[in-house]
Amino acid sequence: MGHTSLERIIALQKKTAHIRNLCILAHVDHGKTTLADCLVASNGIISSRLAGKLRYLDSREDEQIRGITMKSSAISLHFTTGGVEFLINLIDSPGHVDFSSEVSTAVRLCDGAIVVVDAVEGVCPQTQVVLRQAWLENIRPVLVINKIDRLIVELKLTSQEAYIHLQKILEQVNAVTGTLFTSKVLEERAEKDAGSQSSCTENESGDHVYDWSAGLEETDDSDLYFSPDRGNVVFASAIDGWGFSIHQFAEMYSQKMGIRSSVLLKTLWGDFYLNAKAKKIMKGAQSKGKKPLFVQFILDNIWSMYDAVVTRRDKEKVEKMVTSLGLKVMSRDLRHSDPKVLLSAICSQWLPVSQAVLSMVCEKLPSPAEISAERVEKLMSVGARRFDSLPDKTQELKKAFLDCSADETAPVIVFVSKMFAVDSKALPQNKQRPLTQEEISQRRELARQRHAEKQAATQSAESLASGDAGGASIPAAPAAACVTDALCTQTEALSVKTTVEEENKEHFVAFARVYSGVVRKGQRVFVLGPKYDPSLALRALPEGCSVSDVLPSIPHMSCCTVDSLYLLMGRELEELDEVPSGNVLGIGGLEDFILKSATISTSPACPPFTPLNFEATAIVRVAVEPKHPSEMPKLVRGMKLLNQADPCAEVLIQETGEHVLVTAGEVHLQRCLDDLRERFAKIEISASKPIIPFRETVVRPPRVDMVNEDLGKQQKVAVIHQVKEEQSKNPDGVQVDSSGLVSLTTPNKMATVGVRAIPLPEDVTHLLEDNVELIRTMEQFNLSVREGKTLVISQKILENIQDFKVKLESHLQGHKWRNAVDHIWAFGPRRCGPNILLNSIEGYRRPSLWQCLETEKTESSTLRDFDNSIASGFQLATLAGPMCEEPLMGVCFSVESWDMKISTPVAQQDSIDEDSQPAELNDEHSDASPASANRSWSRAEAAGSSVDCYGPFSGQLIAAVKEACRYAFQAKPQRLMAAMYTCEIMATAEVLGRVYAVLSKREGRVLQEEMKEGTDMFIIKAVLPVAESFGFADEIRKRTSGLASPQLIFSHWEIIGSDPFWVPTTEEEYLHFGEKADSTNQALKYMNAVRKRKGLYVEEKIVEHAEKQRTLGKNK
Ligand SMILES: Nc1nc2c(ncn2[C@@H]2O[C@H](COP(=O)(O)OP(=O)(O)OP(=O)(O)O)[C@@H](O)[C@H]2O)c(=O)[nH]1
Ligand SMILES: [Mg+2]
Repeated sequence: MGHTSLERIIALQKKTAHIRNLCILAHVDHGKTTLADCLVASNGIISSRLAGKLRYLDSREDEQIRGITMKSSAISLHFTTGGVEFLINLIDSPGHVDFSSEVSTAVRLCDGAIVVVDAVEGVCPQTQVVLRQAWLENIRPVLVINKIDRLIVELKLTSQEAYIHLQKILEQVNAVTGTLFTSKVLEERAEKDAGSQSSCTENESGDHVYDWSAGLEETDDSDLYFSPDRGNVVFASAIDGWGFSIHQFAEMYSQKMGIRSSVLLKTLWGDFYLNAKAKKIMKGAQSKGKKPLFVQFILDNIWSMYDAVVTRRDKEKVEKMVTSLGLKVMSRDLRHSDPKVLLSAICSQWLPVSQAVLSMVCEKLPSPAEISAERVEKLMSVGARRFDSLPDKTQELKKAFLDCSADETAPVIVFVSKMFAVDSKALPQNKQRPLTQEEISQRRELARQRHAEKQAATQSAESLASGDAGGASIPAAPAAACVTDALCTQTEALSVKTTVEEENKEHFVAFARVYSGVVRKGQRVFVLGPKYDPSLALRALPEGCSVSDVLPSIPHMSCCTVDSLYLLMGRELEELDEVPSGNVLGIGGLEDFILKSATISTSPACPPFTPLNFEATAIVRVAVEPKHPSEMPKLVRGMKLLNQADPCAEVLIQETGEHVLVTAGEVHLQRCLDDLRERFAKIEISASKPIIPFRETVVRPPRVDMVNEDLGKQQKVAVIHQVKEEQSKNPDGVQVDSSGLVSLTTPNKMATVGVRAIPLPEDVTHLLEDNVELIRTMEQFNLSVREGKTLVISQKILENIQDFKVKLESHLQGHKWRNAVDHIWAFGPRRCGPNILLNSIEGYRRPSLWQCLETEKTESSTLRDFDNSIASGFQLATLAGPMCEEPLMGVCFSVESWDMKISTPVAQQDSIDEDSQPAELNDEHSDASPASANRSWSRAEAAGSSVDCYGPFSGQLIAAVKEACRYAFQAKPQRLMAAMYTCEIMATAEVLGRVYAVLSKREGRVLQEEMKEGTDMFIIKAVLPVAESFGFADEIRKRTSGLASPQLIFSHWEIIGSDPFWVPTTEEEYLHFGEKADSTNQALKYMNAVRKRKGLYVEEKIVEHAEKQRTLGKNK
């Protein structure tokens, strides 16, 4: 606990205005945990000598070994400034992109953040991400520019150069904040405009005045930016234990020089210099070639300290400095062979970083009571719902949030952002604590008694042996005692065993924060899942009911009792009885009620909090299995625990029965596997190679061949030829014409559909990908209309949908796409994917997909029967394409004809509804290949023409549409799409060549290379296929001796240029590639790998050179 007692912290927890909840955010390796160490050391929890070396909050073994943080962890610290005591709940977060979901869980619980930036590396990709995350959560940031020592020791900058360098870094950070701010103002402006309908106003003279200023001018943004004179920037070197804000120096020099500290505060940072003669501070240091005050008063001192201690090791000068600063340094440190020890001994006394950072935090960051109304509304309104559309009782809770009161009457509102596993040994109730004096004497007494009993027993046994043989009257007590003794030991052994098992059990602790009221041990509360709907519950529950009543079951709501409350102290937990509003805490005993995150409240009107903003996309998947098949149940249980313990990892069982683990990246995968092995399953497991996702698409026919010869007419002939050839392979009932239109008839010959596949422009695909949520909302709306209900969509979302439609129209230009947007039938797969089903059937007008945008009902347009079956067929076709059963992307299927010969059997249509889809989906999967379709055809013919024997008609139509889509897809040039990572690699000039070598070996492409200003580092931006990325970071690190370490971030999908089905056709191609064309075809390689994994047929020659082998055989 350090030198603050638990009682002290409990008392501080009650003073909401003096609490600060904050997290440390930064790019990987910029020094968050090192800085946290310094802050922790200020509370005496670790020794200040070890601060920066211990990395106390990196409590996992693999965190220590790899040197990166993998989870966010909290610690409560005590700090006094200006005579006021503060409680600081500090959360350290990981910077590695694989664990960015952990950052989201931390940011949600805080009111402020310390953003750390490396003074050499400056703003890096993750710095931007965390600034955005802080922004999205409306929390206030302060800045720490860390590792200033590197400017002195590594880059060997002069103090003047360093000043310019620091200015640049500050500009970079402010530029990121500026962009965030601008986009927000513009958005608000757009909203305001929508409210007043138009920004066009008529002035007195009747002229139209258009106000096209964006509103940026009027909005005050001065609070937003980081600037040392505003006191929200600290310059530090966490490893050497020093840090300062210009406030400290302003105080120091105002005493020394008699200048008012308010003047110094304004001038210590900026273009000011000291005119010694006039005894004045003047502006224009740069133009006059003078030293700015910041350099003269601050940096020069630090530079000369480093010079004396580290570079020149000038003992006399050091001693002089130490005495002039009034510091005490132990002679042991003075004599130490490593100058860094002396340096940190001096600096941590002179400019202790904890003092600078913590006083900035207390001054500049808000207390929990200062939560803004805007933030509360954001937290309370989930998804597309507007805050004012929530039930009245729910809206009333806003006041509770704003009050942040710890009154008895205030409703309890707690948010759990993640669940983390702790060993039961680490729980405070199971911890061994030193015995009190009383207990010791009690134990002594007990031992004495036992000893006395034993002696009495031996004495009586002796007397028994020496007594007369005929003594039948002697009681059999000792024997009986033996039996009971034996029994006792047995039961004892049993209980020991169970406690051992108990001890090994994982306990989950919820990482949470109280927003209102007081949580108590033993209190009963509602646990509200992310999908809980308060309006539904308020209707179903009796008025004024409480948690302890017997209540009807409400979806996504459960009741439970709070088992235990903990104070989070890094590696340790301390038990608490109650926690008042505004504090971060751990809650035990919720593992059966909460999977990953939840809201806890005593009021059923409480809405679930908005889901966390996760930045990472889970993309790396592996199949796992136990080494010994009999241990499967253990693995399943372990995976379930892992799923609960990690905010980002997903665990699924695929249709094939494989247990699949989906993770954010390679490092995350490794950690998940380690956790499974050592913690959750405790068995040996083997993991498959990562399963790499692909997408399938079609492209326009190429204009040049593989040797860059213009294809011209000759190729067209070839294409037709090819189509003809393929047609001969097609089964009966399928017709493909030369333009790629596929006509297919259902087995009962009652319906024929004509489908064509058209590649979507790239912009459209991106647009669809970016607007998945909007498409989903539209889909929900249309579904509710079909069911006769209405769904209220907020104005903002409607505008976004309108915007999306306009954009889509502007991208789909040209003859081919005339009116296409209005004729969109569906999106797929899963009704929201990046593929389009287009209604090009003459004479069929179906209700528009954009119904939600229509203000009044337009002319009657009805759904034809079986409309749904066509859409379902499309969904299935886009879920798994013909190349390797991967989802499609960027394909438009245009249904050009749909002829029906029957009068609709209504009853059958009803038999297929939304619910029956998943089952169908699985069925269709196994039946996917054209060959099986073929089989069903012949079976159909043999069975005659009765309708029934083919099953329900809707089913037949679904299958027919699906097959038609697949053939239509195959009639076009097909391509695979690969998932791509972007990475930014920072490397010095010497290792640049090696970085390039590794990149090109792995099919990477360099997008940009630039020199980082003021350093000798190069920044290379590159893209790299996910398929080639495994081991990339390691390889780069090894080849550059650890100088470059890239982070991979999923970026986009990219078409692989080569055609997997390519064979040489033109003469030039034969000449260039030979008849077999066995030079590597990357796309074919990927496709076959996927097909093999899925157990699909792979066309490969096993014996390549049969003749040669025979000759060899003969020669033997
Ligand atoms: N020269 C120098 N090195 C530092 C300083 N602060 C931290 N480091 C070093 O930077 C490396 C990374 O420090 P960490 O504190 O683990 O960085 P982090 O930001 O917590 O990293 P992640 O949690 O993995 O994102 C360690 O090797 C530290 O010793 C500093 O002020 N100066
Ligand atoms: Mg760290």
